[in-house]
Amino acid sequence: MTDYRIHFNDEVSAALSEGRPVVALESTIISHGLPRPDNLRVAREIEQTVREAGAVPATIGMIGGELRVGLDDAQLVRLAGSDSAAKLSVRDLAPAAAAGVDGATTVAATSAVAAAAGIEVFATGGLGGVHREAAQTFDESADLVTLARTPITVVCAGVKSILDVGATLERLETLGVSLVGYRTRRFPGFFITDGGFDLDWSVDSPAQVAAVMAARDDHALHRGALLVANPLPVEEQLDPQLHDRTLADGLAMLARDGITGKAVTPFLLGHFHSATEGASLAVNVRIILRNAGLAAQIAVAAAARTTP
Ligand code: PSU
Ligand code: MN
Repeated sequence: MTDYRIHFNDEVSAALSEGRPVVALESTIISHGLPRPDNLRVAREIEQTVREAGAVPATIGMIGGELRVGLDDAQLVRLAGSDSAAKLSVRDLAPAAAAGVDGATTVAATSAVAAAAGIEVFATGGLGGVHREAAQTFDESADLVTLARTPITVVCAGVKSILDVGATLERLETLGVSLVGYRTRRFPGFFITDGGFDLDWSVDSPAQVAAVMAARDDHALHRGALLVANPLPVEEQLDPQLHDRTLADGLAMLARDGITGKAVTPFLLGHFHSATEGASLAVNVRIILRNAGLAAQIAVAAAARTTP
């Protein structure tokens, strides 16, 4: 009978058993969020950034139906180069495993697998959230409900500005997901530094994030996620006017072409990358690398608290 348990690479399992810092990374940004061939280069750079900050990277994905924590380079190449890799949210994991396919895990699926694997920190670009028109379409990313029940710290640059940011913040509050700004009290808007909303809490250092994680564990009140919102410096953001124009065009194209469901996020990101002639891609990559670096520092600080 097939054994569907999670597969760990040796480096990740050694680090976890020795209490060394590990950072989980998602694969959907590689397969569906970034264009080829940049995506493979970026996937490797993300891992390198985590290593340089003193942690072990664990990119999560599915290869031939096997759920993998810590893809090796050949597996990264395979997912990054594939036209057919499925976009896997939590609910897709079991059917995809049984079908034996290749797939990339979203924030929701990566968080769930990472937490099950004992990884405490996860770096991504931007979370999924409530889509504009959600009042009619009900399109709210499974990222949100999954984070509500998953004990993990996620470093992100807020949610993509393609979403209804205010509604997403309301849902995060309803769902009991903790949210702190990293050196800011404004919620970042992914491509843009300031997403237009205030935050109640802010932290200034990786050690302070580790303290929040420790408090949450000690309280043992709930098992939800902690989001660390890490904005781009203003001088590195996408030009806000270019951003607003591109977004308006993209939303009109969605409506015209009748694009819905899980295709919405990849479509809008692809539109940004082509319509801004690579400007949004460069910004997207900067966001991911900065988040990976901060996540590694947080994992190092958290490990230092538990292994004196
Ligand atoms: N943020 C990015 N690029 C992406 C995504 C987020 O910068 O590709 C992906 C993440 O994997 C996230 C998913 O979990 O989009 C959300 O998709 P949906 O809205 O279909 O839940
Ligand atoms: Mn959706």
